[in-house]
Amino acid sequence: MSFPTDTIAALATPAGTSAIAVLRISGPETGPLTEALFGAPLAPRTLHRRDYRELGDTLVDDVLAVYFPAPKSFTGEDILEISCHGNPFIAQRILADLLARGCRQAEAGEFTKRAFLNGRMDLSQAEAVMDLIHARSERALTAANQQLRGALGRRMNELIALLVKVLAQIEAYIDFPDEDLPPEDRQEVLTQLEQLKTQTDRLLATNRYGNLLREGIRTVIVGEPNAGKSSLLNQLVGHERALVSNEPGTTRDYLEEKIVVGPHWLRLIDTAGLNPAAVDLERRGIEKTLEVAANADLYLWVLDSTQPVAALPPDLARSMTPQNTIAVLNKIDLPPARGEYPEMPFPTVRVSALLGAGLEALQAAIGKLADSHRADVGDDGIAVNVRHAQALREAGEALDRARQKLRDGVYSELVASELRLALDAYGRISGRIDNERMLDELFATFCIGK
Ligand SMILES: Nc1nc2c(ncn2[C@@H]2O[C@H](COP(=O)(O)OP(=O)(O)O)[C@@H](O)[C@H]2O)c(=O)[nH]1
Ligand SMILES: [Mg+2]
Repeated sequence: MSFPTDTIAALATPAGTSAIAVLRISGPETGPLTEALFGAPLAPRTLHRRDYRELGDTLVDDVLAVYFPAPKSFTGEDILEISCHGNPFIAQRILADLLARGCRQAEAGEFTKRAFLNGRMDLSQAEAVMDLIHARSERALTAANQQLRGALGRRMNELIALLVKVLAQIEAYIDFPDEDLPPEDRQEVLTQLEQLKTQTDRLLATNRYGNLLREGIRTVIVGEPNAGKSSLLNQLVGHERALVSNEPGTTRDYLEEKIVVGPHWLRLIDTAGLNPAAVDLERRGIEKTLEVAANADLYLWVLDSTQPVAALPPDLARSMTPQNTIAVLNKIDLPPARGEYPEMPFPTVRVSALLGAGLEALQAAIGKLADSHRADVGDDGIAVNVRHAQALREAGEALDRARQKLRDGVYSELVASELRLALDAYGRISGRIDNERMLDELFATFCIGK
């Protein structure tokens, strides 16, 4: 792994007008650069008010500057942070001046990458920095904070330590072909591998919830034309986002809005009504609806309570369960069809999307279903991401093969080689295994200045 040696600079806040903008500099030249800029070194970790003069001595702005010497800084290198007035013109001028003074424009994620390479955090913590920046809900924030504090890294270290112990036990016999692992040791190893597998599966099971936190809960509103789907979306979003019309088949494309419901966030998707008699454009809208609905996390099935219960397309009906579906009985401000509306096989709430009645009950029902996925998550709040899940799956498969080989009485070397694969996969989660390409890909998804 190549260690960075140049000094990088970037704007750490979004481009645009704001109260302040922050620039960040990291690398070995930061100390001399600070002196050159301000005429003297800055006392560490203290806020200083200074004039920023660019090369040639033109005054650019009145700034606040903090110097963080290595190694106790975010990147583990010398860092200078400059807060200037939040005018993009000023910030760009300072950045251009820093580049003119020999800094290199940082790449996306490069500050966090340096923090990882300098051992300030493990890979799962570096990912948590991203999760924290992008967290859109209370639950997502909690999980990101846990991971940033190293909860996943610690758990992986425990698994790695246990696996290394088992591996050492097996490898002790490999050099002596005549004395392969005795049966009682095999049994003990088998038990330990079972424990590892159980813990690996448990972590893997948190991926579903982890995805809901990071990607939002994909919530699809389905139902017949005119049931009030678009009206419901508008109520939940809080403004008129979708066209509402008493003419059936108004919504032909689907549209998506991100909303926060209690501690959760949802990608709320309005779709074309499921009209069996539709033709042409409306028909295409319905096909799209079924496509979008195929991989939803949550269904809001809107029913018009003044009409008889609608039938669902069979494929859709098969995907809908009491765990992922809420029946939303709409138009309760109007007289019901006739008699009692039949009992639904799903949690049911009664609303008027026209008047906004019953919305709180609906939000509570959504929150309850969303939280049911948390059952997989332990007290430490770990909820793994897609990359972790892939590594855990590989580790689990290698553990299974190792256990099978042990039971078959295969020579220990072959068992050990499976366990080394499992160890590799575990190691990728916290980044204990070198893999430059993987690191480049991962950090490239970060933003500049992070
Ligand atoms: N009385 C009443 N009318 C509603 C309610 N919800 C929707 N509507 C009306 O039903 C019609 C269809 O609504 P819309 O949201 O476009 O339904 P969609 O086709 O399912 O998207 C419009 O005229 C709405 O004003 C409701 O709760 N009560
Ligand atoms: Mg509509």
